[in-house]
Amino acid sequence: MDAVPDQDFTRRLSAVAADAETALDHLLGSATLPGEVVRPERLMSAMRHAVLGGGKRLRPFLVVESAALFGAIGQGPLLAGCALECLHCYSLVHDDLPSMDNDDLRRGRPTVHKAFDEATAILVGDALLTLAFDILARDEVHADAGVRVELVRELARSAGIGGMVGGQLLDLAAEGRFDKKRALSESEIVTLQAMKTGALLRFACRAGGILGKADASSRAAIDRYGAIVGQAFQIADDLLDVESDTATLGKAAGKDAAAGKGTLVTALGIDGARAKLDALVTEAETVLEPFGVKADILRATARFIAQRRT
Ligand code: GRG
Repeated sequence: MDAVPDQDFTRRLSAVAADAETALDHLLGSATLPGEVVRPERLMSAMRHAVLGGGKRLRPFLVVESAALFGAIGQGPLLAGCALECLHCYSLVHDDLPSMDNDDLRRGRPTVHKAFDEATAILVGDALLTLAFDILARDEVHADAGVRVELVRELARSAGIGGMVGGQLLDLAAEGRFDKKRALSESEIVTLQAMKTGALLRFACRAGGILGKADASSRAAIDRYGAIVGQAFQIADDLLDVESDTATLGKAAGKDAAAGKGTLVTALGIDGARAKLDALVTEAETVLEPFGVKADILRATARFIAQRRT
């Protein structure tokens, strides 16, 4: 039997998700902070639409549980997780824009540019991106300013040129947006995905090591774990795009095939992609061995990510 049964894992994920929801609701309140002039009502309402009331909150969960592995618990890791969730939500809002993926549905609701308008959606993304770094710089995240600076730098690198934004550009290039469409090799797909979606999930795990001031070998292990779950997440997402439907996903299904997009499912086939997922879960378990039972929840998380249905 699994060390952490599925229902315990689900309960823990729901508890962190509920804590994150409360914290995000507070962070997106109407009261101005020192240094702010006014929080415009339309911007706040569109930001709240983008962030609240949806989402699995997997990234805050990974920050909280990775930090707990190294003894960092409480409000600090939760806030760091919320900073990452704000940045993740910005990426979804911008990804849905007409000039990017042009999606009408996200988390089962109209996308921000549909519920509001395109200019507002661009500004929502900008404001969520900057809010993420505002949050990470706050004293409540960690008493040690050096830790906060490291979090800021690591998140910037994961989200920026050589991370998520760079990955998004490579993805658009592969679709033929700037030049001729070109089929990607398997290793090019792996690189693109490690940047576009993997980098933020990997940061979530690294953040735990930073918050808990873990030693170098533990940091290397949690970093590798983060890279593995990042890859597993994307393969599961590509499988869902092929095998699930729009109602279940709360976003458009079948888009990769329609766009002729290269994924590991197209490169390896459905069975090959499933076998790769299994191998990644096994590798995640191996990487976590040095931490013993303390890492059971992270083992269950790797399984959940590989088997997820939404
Ligand atoms: C526009 C700068 C910019 C970047 C976009 C993250 C991203 C890059 C695009 C998202 C497109 C997409 C749907 C990718 C698949 C993987 C992914 C990030 C899925 C959404 O994450 P979940 O499943 O979503 O964790 P929830 O709603 O649960 O938060």
